[in-house]
Amino acid sequence: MRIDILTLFPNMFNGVFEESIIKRAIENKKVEINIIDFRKYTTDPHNKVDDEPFGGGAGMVLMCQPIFDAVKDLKTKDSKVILLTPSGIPYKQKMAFDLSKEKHLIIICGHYEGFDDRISTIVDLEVSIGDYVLTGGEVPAMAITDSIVRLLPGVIREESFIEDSFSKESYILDYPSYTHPREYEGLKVPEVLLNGDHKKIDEWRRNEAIKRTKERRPDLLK
Ligand code: 6GU
Repeated sequence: MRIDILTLFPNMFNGVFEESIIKRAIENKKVEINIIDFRKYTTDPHNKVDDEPFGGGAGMVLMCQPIFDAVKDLKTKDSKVILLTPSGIPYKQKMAFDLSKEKHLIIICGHYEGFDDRISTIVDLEVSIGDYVLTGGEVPAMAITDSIVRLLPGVIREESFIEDSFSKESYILDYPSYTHPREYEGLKVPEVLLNGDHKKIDEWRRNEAIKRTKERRPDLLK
């Protein structure tokens, strides 16, 4: 898979894909990630990429031209174009699964107060990562890229993600985990996990996961 990320702040990505699982996925050629400063596509003599909104109002709006030209330059018949905006549809694990099947993603990081709505005509998907406002699409691009790359074949062991608490079917929070020591500052590991009865352990984990989900995310159980 190839992922092209269009941003005005390429330095924000310094280091993020250079550690751990994503780094290894890049080294093993499971994914190629390009960070592209889309200001280079502007035809404006002063390198402008944004302008004041028609009708007035606060802030600046990303103009069509640099984004249209960048997408024209990068797009192939296999590309999916994603625009990151707090006004997008909610990003979910299901979308990560679907996008992990694609060959080429072009991810556009919005910034400032918004973008010229005509940009919507050249994107396949407008996505938000949650109900809060960030300064731009860069952090969402990192989150989305991370969630997709870990699902690519050969990046992590498959068992690790078929049991993900948000995988396609289950939609329930993860059960609590413990490791050594058995007792720490008076806090004990639940007895059931220590005696090797895997039927009991599975049952306990399932119950704890449901209990947690009821408390923290009752919306997932509906
Ligand atoms: Cl995709 N962009 C911005 N600026 N804020 C967000 C977001 C995206 N998703 C949640 N908040």
